[in-house]
Amino acid sequence: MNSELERIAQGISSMEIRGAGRIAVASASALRSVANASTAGTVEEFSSEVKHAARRLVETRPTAVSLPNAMRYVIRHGLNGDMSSVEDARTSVIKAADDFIENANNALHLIGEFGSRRILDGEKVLTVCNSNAAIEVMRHAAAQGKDIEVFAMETRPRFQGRLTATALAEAGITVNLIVDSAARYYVREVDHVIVGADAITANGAVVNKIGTATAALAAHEARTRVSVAAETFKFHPDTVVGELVEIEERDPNEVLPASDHIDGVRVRNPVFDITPSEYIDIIVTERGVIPPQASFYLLTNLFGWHLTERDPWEQ
Ligand code: RUB
Repeated sequence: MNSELERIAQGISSMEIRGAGRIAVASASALRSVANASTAGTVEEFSSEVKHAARRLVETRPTAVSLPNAMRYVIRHGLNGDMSSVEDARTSVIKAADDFIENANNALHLIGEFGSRRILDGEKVLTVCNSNAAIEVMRHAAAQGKDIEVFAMETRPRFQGRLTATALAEAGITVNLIVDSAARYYVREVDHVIVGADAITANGAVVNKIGTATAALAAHEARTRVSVAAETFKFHPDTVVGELVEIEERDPNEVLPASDHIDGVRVRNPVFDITPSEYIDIIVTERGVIPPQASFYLLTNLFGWHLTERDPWEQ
């Protein structure tokens, strides 16, 4: 097993590498190093090594569709066409991985640019978890000289909100760290809720860190705008053919350490939830700002005829 592949796969499982965008980029770079280090003697052997690596990565965490979408991109672009030698195939997979990573970085920049236009000077923003895309929007707004103040939900049990608060403070943004259950208390005070996404379905529902749906519901009640910042590789192609998004449930120890075990009590730890499209105003993507109801069209436009194909790592 390629050691860089194993390092990245384990890093994703243990959440040292986390956040849907980072998982996708890290997985693309893992395929790159598998391609780089391969000693395969034939193109077939090389392809099966790359597909095997993709399967290993896809199995690390089930919810963020960015990961399988990154694998689809690299395999479909990298292992396509006429590859007469292992060297051709290697060059092609490395190029596809590099392209994916470059597109992902450019996408973040564009999302920051587009999303920040919706933020006015003096606005207060509530956010959940630690989303690079959502942070990029806030950073861009601050860089344009807008004086914004952010309320970052701490995001139990892994406290990703602390990472967000740190990043925003480093960008010179006024930031308040709050407990998750204070979301409704503060939502009347804020002008805008901005979150990221792990997966967006054909009907415009957004799967994101647990607590997002509660914050969006409170925002809906308070008539506060909810924006989702997400690269197009967060759109879930399988939902167009009726699949549901699997919600990851992690180790109960993250919520209550085994040493604090309470007799007769089962601890549950679902780590994502689903916000219906009615509670979302816009989704900011690198292709533009869309209403959640346009998700189906974006998905078919993005994946087109691939929708009914089997996943490339299953072939
Ligand atoms: C992270 C999370 C983030 C999305 C979007 O969950 O829910 O909001 O992944 O992040 P976890 P980004 O910490 O369990 O991975 O915009 O960085 O892709």
